[in-house]
Amino acid sequence: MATLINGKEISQKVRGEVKLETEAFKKETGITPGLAVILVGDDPASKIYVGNKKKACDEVGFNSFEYILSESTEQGELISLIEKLNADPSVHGILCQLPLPKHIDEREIIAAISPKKDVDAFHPVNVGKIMIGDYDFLPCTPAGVMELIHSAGISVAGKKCTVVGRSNIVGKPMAMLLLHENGTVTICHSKTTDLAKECRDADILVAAVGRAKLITADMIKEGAAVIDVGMNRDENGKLCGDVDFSEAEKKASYITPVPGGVGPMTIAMLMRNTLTAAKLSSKG
Ligand code: L34
Repeated sequence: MATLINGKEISQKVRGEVKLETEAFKKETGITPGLAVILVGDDPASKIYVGNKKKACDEVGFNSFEYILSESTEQGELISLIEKLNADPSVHGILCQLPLPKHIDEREIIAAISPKKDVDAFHPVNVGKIMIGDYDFLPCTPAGVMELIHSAGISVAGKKCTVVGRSNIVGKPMAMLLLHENGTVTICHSKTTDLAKECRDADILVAAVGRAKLITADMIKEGAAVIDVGMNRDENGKLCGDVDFSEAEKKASYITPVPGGVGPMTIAMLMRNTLTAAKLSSKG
């Protein structure tokens, strides 16, 4: 039976560290880190995530600025808001919650955020910096996964790592972070010929597709560490990941639950990035 990697608990620890560091930073500089979160439209899941981000800001002692915009917001309005926030010295981090409505060009929005305030690390400049291993921010979800792996005492060096999913926000950077720690990394996607085999080869399996129960127990190597990034609803409307948890936990050595796994870590790493952004800005 697998050991559960408790993301809720580990995220609390990270937030506790950020809180202490924030107190010290405030004393030293008089600056309160500030995070601006923009939500366009009323996707119920996004609303929950943004709400959780605001709560976390309050807890660690940041200022948070919320911009809830209507679904019909135009590209130009959103760009103007981002430019205003780029120029606002009380805002150290800017996050535009994804997905955005279809009529909005996501790429242009991400590129409009100042790389120094890009606490998601989605801006092409920050993505490039991650690729060469010289970065200020790591994207929150992959960074959170690495933190979970470290907390469980799992070492990545030399391990076979399979990442299922190749999105710009999770799959691709996830593979890069595992590579930075000397994992041997395979990235799988919808055109992969034998997904089950690639998964079965993995000592560390990261599922980030967004399809409930895509990863079944027969796809898991005995003793593997299984990290579930998925956030789906099952046939009963219950929150679940990409992994068939109840069967997978019989084979894995470590496994993350959904909820209470990667999700809370994403938010904890966002807090860490925002503090980093505030520190960088205070150094000019
Ligand atoms: N710009 N967009 C931007 N940055 C991000 O880092 C995100 N992401 C993803 C979606 N869009 C984004 C998030 O914030 C996913 N994500 C996220 C954040 C928090 C949680 C889940 C996804 C979370 O709090 N999960 C809880 C359960 C929440 C619930 O009850 O629905 C958990 O325990 O997993």
